Amino acid sequence: MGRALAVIIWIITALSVLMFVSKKWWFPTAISEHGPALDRQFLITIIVVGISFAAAQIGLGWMVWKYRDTGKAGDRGLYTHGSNRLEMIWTVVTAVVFISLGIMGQSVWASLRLHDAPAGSYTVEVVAQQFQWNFHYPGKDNVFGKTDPKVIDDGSLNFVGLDESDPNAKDDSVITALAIPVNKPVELRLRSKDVIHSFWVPPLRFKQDLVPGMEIKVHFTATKVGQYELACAELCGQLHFKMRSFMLVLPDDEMDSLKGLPQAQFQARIKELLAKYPITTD
Ligand SMILES: [Cu+2]
Repeated sequence: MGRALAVIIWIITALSVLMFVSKKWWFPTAISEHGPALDRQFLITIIVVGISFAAAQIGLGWMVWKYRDTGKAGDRGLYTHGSNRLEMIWTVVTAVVFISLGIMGQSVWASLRLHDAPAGSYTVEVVAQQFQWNFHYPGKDNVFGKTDPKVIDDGSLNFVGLDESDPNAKDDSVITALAIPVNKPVELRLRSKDVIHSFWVPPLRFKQDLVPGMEIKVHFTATKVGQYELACAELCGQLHFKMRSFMLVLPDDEMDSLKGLPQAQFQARIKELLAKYPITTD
């Protein structure tokens, strides 16, 4: 029985490692400037963790095999305090490995979140709510109209509380899909009206929480034209599963064609573009 258990442990270990090595279930291709660096970091982490996992499981199987019940009379278990020295060693080694991985990975993370977006970035305000994404575009003047929580009115479709009396709000558009230019830095200003949501576009390699009461600024550059699924990655309520939208990465001319369109035409044009670009899934 002991031997069978050891073999089962080794088989499960081999299958688990194989699942990653085969790359059958892997990320979709990255479509952002920072994507390759992030993927590289992920690969280093998974290799380090994979080696530790395999070593620990092989060791576990070996222990199960070696110290199995052989049925011999007088074959009794031993009580041991363990080894403080060994415990110290594996704790320190684990700490060093994980802290090093964290330090290696932080530069990409920090460059997108802690540094300001490059000047001239295309800026969109993202306002999440149960269970919908709202994207607020500043229009031709590149200035966001004033928003005020007091005038938020979902009934009249003023989801972000745009103050129509502000002249800067006249050319603004608010829609439920995200359209951004290709190969240009994009800044998102993320806000939430109710609970924590999470902006996630897997091919973009970008995931960021939206927290009520905070405006979180992030930036990235998308490098491939197309349409991509955008999901809420935070369990935000009963209809969380419905909270999906789409991100359009558009060439310059199509991006220009959107500029300065009044809200109704802007929405119609986005609808056309959503129909034009198939959703990229690989
Ligand atoms: Cu959500």
